[in-house]
Amino acid sequence: MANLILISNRLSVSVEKKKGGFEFKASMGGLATGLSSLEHSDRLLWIGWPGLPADDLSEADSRKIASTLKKHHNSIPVELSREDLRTFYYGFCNNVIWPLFHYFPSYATYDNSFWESYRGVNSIFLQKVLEAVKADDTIWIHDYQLMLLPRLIREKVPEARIGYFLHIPFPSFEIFRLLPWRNEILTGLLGADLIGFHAYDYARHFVSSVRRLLGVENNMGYVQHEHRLSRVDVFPMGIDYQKYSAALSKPDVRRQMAEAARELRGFKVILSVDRLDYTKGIPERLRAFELLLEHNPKYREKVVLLLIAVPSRTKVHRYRALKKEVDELISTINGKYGTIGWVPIHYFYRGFPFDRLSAFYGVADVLLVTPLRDGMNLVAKEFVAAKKLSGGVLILSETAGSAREMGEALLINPNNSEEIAAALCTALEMERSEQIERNTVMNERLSRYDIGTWTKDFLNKLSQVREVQDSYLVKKLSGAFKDELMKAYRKAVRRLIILDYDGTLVSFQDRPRKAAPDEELVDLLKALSEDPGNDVVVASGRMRDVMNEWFGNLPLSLIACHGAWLKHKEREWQLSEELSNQWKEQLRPIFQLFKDRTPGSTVEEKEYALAWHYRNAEPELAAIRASEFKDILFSFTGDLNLDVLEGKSVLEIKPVNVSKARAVSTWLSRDNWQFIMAAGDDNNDEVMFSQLPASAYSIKIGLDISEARYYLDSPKQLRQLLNEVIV
Ligand code: GDG
Repeated sequence: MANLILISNRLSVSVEKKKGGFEFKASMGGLATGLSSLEHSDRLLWIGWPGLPADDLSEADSRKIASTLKKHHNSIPVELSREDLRTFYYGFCNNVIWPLFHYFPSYATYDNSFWESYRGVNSIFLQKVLEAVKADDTIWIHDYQLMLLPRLIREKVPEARIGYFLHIPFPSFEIFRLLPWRNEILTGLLGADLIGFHAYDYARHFVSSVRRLLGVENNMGYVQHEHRLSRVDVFPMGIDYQKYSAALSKPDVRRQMAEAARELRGFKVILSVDRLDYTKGIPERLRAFELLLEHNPKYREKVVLLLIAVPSRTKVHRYRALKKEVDELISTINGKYGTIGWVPIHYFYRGFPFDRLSAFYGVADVLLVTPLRDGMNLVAKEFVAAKKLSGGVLILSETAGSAREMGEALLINPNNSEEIAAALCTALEMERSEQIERNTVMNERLSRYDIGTWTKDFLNKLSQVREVQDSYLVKKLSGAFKDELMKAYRKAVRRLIILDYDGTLVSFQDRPRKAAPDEELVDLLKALSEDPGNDVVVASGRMRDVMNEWFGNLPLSLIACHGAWLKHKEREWQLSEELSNQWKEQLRPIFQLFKDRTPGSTVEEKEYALAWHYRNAEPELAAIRASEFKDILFSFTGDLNLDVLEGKSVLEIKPVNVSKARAVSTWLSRDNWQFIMAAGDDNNDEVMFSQLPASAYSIKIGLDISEARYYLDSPKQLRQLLNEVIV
């Protein structure tokens, strides 16, 4: 049976040393619960660190732990040393990625030894995966500790089905670009078939970084990198809705609620629950509570703030400093406003069991969630589910991922203490009916897209991506397809070979002139065209003089200016038909204007065309300008009998009767060809492909949706093929 292999830094079960042995505690986190609810025929296998440094364990202990984990928890432990934890976990994960991805760039320490350790630990995970994975398994990698793993697995098991989910925000390009190892992280992630994020903004930031740093465009969420397609999509993680919505009916929870209510003696309760982390905005929250008391004396001795801060990363200086700051703020506020019968802030620096936490949700009138940044924030969802229809107001930071789905909460800017204080007033005064109304809408959403649905949604999308990739794979010109082409070539007496130039025979360059043919290509075209059975046509958008300079000495046929000019072997150039250039006067100023408004872009004037190239412009600005420009150009095309061509990073306008497809058609009827092959890489070549006879070998260069029958990855592969046919 196939496995669903789940890989995360920590296993879903923690191992602790106890007198005389080890204790295995299953941490039934959201993910573990969600996966257990899967109607999945596959078996679940977890790979992760079990929570004890390998140095603390004898070999016999390690074996014993591995065997118990395998037998009772379907888990495979990854062994990490204390040094790994220092440099990989505390170093790279928590001192570089965590602050940077949460928009605290000044907290990040770019230490090369941390990076080396991150690479090393990702490779340790790889070894464990390789030991466990079978051909039809599905691999699902979680979170920021393992961003290199998708690619590492892909390199070793090219056919693996790999999903990746990031639980924290993916920051905007301006932040992400600061990372010295940014390209490695992106290519690491792109090893996955599906890359999931909590929120649309994170996915947007990711594809924008991919575009700017790797120069790879995204097409409807598909990114093509190194000849593979990866899908980027949004899956806002849900909670175990059943569990939380039923929590307040549990007898044990009701008992603890009654106890807590007795202690709180009718005070209005504002609750706050998070790990003590600088991303959570705890000091800002405390200042807002202080403002509430300062400006609204009526709430004094009427409200309490229950602040639960779960200890986290306590060995790290920054976290200890935060604790000190929080401790001091609390004692200042309690000292300033507290009275004999009233302590404004009840502070718990600890975690609680589920029932007790639920009891806190039960007695709270307001949940105050004000992270400065948070990937999702499940506490907000859990509170709303637990309160269900019994009222309770959620105040939620607009910079938490969950804010996108919880628009009925009171959304605040976490840096604006005045705004938070005002939201607290609104929440404390809100009519019960309004509270219920808001919570009802949110509950409907939470119950629909719960953790089970989230998991299924992700895994279904992962299968779909594979189907899309497979539909491309059929066309790859290799193996039997290639053998067939070779046979047909050999058998034929008259052959027509039509080759586009830029992007097909040579790769794109930052300056068009740099893409001149190299010696190897000239030799190849010479050999190909000197075969008396071959008619080789190089069909390009380039101008006649450039084509002459590059290919004038070869026995080739040429198509220049997208079909305006034709040259049959040794004969002279011929204009395809009478063409007018009057339209240029009208359009040239617009081309100039777009050039000036888009730094890095250039205008090329051809005999019968105008082209605006934006390959070297800032990609996002260029994308906006290109769509504006297209709109304007389309408004001229009808009246002036012009056509807009969209190439790769170029917009071109030319008379409608100039076309590569038309030009090619004149060659098609010239002879009784027994073998036709045509290769091209962009939109202009698609029309040409579509008019070829069904038996022709049409080849798209680069993986893309196409009219062609086959594709090859790159100009290099096409050249290899041509070299093989002339042998
Ligand atoms: C990442 C992202 C994203 C908290 N205190 C207690 C307790 N908890 C439970 C909550 C909740 C979980 O811990 C915390 O979930 P968050 O979503 O707030 O954050 P993390 O899991 O730390 O971190 C985050 C998440 O991944 C999921 O993708 O939302 O943005 O940073 O379930 O209930 N549970 C118990 N006692 C406590 O005192 N029992």
